[in-house]
Amino acid sequence: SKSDTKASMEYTQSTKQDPSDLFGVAEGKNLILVSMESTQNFVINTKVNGEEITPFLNSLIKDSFYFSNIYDQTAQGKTSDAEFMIDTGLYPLSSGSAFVRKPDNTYASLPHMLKRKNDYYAAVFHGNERTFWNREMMYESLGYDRYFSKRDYAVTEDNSINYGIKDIPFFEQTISHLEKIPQPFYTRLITLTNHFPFLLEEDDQFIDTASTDEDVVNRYVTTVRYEDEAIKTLFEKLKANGMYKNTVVVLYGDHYGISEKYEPGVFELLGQKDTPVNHAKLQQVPLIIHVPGEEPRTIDTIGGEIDIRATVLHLLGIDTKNALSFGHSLFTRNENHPVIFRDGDFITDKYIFQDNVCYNKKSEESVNDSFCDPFKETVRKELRMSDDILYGDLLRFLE
Ligand code: GP9
Ligand code: MN
Repeated sequence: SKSDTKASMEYTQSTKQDPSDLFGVAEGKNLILVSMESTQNFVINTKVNGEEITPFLNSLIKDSFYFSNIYDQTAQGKTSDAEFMIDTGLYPLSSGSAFVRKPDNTYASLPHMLKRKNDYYAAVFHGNERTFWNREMMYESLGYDRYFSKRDYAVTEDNSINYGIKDIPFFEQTISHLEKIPQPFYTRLITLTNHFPFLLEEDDQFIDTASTDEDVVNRYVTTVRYEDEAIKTLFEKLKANGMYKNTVVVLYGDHYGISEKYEPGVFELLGQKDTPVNHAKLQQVPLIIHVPGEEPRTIDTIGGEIDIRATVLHLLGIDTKNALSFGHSLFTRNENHPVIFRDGDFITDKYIFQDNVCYNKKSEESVNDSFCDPFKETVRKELRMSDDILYGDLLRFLE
């Protein structure tokens, strides 16, 4: 009801931080989000057979904000859950995808906010069928002006693999669409090639496969390397057409690529032990934000995908105090606030609560529950409020 909406609003307002000196530095600029399929943070600055897995991203980080402690908070809705958190600042559902189950709700989404602030044009670009994850319907509710999907791309057998068009031709064709839409724009470009089971033709392999006991991991490094090359192409084209100087680019890994079953291969690659704490840390995804003209910085604040939206709005100079969302700007996020996972697990600056066990991050030992207990009320409260908003369609009561 209306009073639930008010109570949630009061709660989320109470957790918000004051703005930092970066508030508004990118006001009015174009915004490009790149959803990096199945890209985990461990690939950043890691070498295989002496070669970097992500040479372009590694160099981009030296000229960007790089958030090195961001966790995958998606649930069954995978890519769509990441999109959902970024556009709404709400948690995904515990089963299914909010894109599929709640497309008729009212949302106070990122496109709506940017439209109100600076008349942004909003579009999504992706090489798959428009019905996949119910995107066509959901993007309308979220306020997008246009969804450039498979039918807007020249997709051939030659330029496709696995789920569809390969990332390099995808970005090449996306650039010509981008050049035709009004500015300022808010766009999300969703990559596809680095998707399980990580297939790649030999011509597209820029590095050799790894040689762990898990073939999935061995192939994964090559498809991530291909994706990295594709992103480099995107940046080259943005520089060539002049958009680069006037565009904020946000790159994020959407969720894990290597499921728990194959994780031993990653631990072998990284020379790490297969422990609960290392498993938890493996759930980190990269988050890189390039703002033209800003000094680079690595930010080790803990956070999750739900915080991306508030961080971006902060840079664009849009106040989120009344936005009814659960994210926090990563420039000012309170280290004490837990990063909350859909199953009730959580991570704080010192502790990890996973499968009902409390771990000390540093010692990597399990510790007494009393260390994790103080956070549990916040975790329950946020997940419950977010669910109430979705099931009760409560945002329709927002002014
Ligand atoms: C499909 C792509 C991949 O369009 O977003 O989906 P995923 O399986 O990662 O959710
Ligand atoms: Mn995905």
